[in-house]
Amino acid sequence: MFSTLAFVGLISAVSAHGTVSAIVADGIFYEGYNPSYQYITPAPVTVGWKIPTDLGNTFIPPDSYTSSDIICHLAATNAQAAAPVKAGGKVELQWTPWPTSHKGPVIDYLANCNGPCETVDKTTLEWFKIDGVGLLNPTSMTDGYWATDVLIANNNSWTVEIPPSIAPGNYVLRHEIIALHSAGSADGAQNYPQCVNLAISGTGTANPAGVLATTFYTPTEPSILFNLYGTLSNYTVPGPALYSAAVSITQTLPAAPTASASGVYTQS
Ligand SMILES: *[C@@H]1O[C@H](CO)[C@@H](O)[C@H](O)[C@H]1NC(C)=O
Ligand SMILES: *[C@@H]1O[C@H](CO)[C@@H](O)[C@H](O)[C@H]1NC(C)=O
Ligand SMILES: [Cu+2]
Repeated sequence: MFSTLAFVGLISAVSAHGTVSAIVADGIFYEGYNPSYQYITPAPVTVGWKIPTDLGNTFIPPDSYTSSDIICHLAATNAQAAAPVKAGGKVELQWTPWPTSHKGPVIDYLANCNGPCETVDKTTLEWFKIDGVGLLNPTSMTDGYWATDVLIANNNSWTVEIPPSIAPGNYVLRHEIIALHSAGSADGAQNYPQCVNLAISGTGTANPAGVLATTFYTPTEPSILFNLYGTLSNYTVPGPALYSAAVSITQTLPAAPTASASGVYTQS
């Protein structure tokens, strides 16, 4: 155990990026995935998709936008648990402390697994965007006031509302930060996608059309090859159009979770 913890300490010392360490779904706390879990026997079962090869706590660069790594991060494999949440309910994503320099948009997508997300082939998932926030004020703060600044101000967390209209089922939530601090150079943007399994209940009937994650972004589009340090004016959040019934919410400091949960849950 000591050696595992020492190794985790080493990982955080050499990197300044981040992962989703936990989520809170309808008030209940669930642990995210940490690459150190591969050294624990038995490995913890989490709602966060597994990224054991991400020991360097790294990002996905634009030259990997057509690779399966862009779907749920580096060589990600299916989470083996799901967090129940109601359509219309809220999911809070808790990040490890996000570096203030890593400014950029925060984006959320859902994909229906049409069956258990524990075994779905990630390359078949078709995603629709439910949230996307980018540049909020080009002249406030050094290099603008961005979604990531809001995330940091809310204790490194971001809350997303599950659209009330969608049909119940097992979905993967793909939550992503794109850090733009090096994006003025080719292949310099840094994508941090993180996936969690949700078992969504409700009475909605909508099945929004989605697209493959490998078609979301291109390396040279204006919102990816982007100079953060110039005179900022406008920024279009990249990726497909927002789902028409997506619900935009105001980010606030989240309330403490009402309970902690663990274990496998799948919507039948
Ligand atoms: C901030 O988030 C951490 C977990 O990331 C939590 O332990 C802490 O209680 C939170 N603080 C506040 C003020 O909500
Ligand atoms: C800003 O707006 C201009 C003019 O519409 C457009 O050409 C450019 O791509 C936009 N930049 C971003 C990053 O959205
Ligand atoms: Cu970084």
